[in-house]
Amino acid sequence: MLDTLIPFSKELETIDQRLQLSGISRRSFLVFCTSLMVAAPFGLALTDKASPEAVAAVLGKVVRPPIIWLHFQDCTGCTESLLQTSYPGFADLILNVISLEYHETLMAGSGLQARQALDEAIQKYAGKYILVVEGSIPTGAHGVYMKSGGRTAMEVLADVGGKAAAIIAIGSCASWGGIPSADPDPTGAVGVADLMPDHSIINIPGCPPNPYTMLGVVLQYAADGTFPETDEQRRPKFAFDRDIHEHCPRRAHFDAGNFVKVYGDAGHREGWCLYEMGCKGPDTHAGCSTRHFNEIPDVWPIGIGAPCIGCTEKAVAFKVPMFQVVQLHTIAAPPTSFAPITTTRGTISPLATGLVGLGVGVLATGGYVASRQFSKKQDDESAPGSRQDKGTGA
Ligand code: FSX
Ligand code: SF4
Ligand code: F3S
Repeated sequence: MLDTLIPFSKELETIDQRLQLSGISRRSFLVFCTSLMVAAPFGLALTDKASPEAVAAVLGKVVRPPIIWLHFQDCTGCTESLLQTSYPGFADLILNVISLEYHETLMAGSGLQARQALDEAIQKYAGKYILVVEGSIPTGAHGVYMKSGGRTAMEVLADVGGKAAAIIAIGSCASWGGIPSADPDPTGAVGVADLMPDHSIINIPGCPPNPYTMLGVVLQYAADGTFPETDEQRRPKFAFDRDIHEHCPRRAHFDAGNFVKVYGDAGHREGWCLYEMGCKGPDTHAGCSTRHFNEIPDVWPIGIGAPCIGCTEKAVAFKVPMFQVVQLHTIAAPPTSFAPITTTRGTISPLATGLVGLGVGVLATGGYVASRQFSKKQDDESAPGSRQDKGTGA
């Protein structure tokens, strides 16, 4: 797609105008809108649009939002995750859907040139740009652990964040400290909201986060100036309203008591549940199981046989030991026993039997078969080695 790119214009165009200038087809844009609808359902402003055409009609009129992207203490995994999107490809994304004015990893300039680019972008779009922050901010020893152009990370954030219309803290580091804040937290790493609690900030945690979540948030903000509804940790509910365990493809194995005991054992090879390996899925709100990374099926931790470490949860990842089994307090545990089917059979007159014969016959047969199955299940589960017998508490 790089050959379809055109240079920046002086003014921000709408997405439609930009796509036309770039020669990107309407069909490609519709595919993009479809993937956004599936992967990152927008907030209220756009979710009531039922078709890709309707979403495209709304998005096409959106003026490409200017973005300034700062890095602090991070591994650049958030940027890498965004780089792997294929609809839109990253080149299309930065030059046609959003207007990326400053990004230290991607820009060619450095030193004084980079600083000038930052100052110019801030001046030109003061009060209008969205600041994306990647990485945590070191506060220990007066911020001496990270300086850029003679300013501490705290000073840079206060300056650039203070003039932003809104801030997106991308990744767990920017949301609340992430890896750098893990014990013993030598730099005093904190998230953006810890330093600017009253600013308009939305957190998109994950290590790395899902890039479509960010795209959905940015485009809704550009469309109507609002962020999607958030939870108490400032996370957009559309992406963080359910826990992994609720929609995990291995859930049937959890319910059946089939647990991996050791990496590489028969259960692991069969795709059994990773709960006993320390999977934090029951305590982790995220959409990974339905929005895989790099748009490749099964590319997410549990999909490749690794337990979820709870990377989207402030109190879990890098805080709770990797192999520690979580308590099941956020979900309803599956039943540990089934109600016995011991229906007392009464007598039915021949006439009544004749009137409802066929329907009742079908139901009775179904009920009998079901009761046989439940009885068998009960027998199985009280057998030695069954799930109840193991006392997992699950
Ligand atoms: Fe890395 Fe980003 Fe983790 Fe942090 O993502 S993927 S350490 S959340 O800031 O670069
Ligand atoms: Fe999936 Fe983990 Fe829950 Fe098992 S414990 S069903 S692997 S989320
Ligand atoms: Fe993170 Fe768990 Fe998803 S580790 S990427 S929240 S499966």
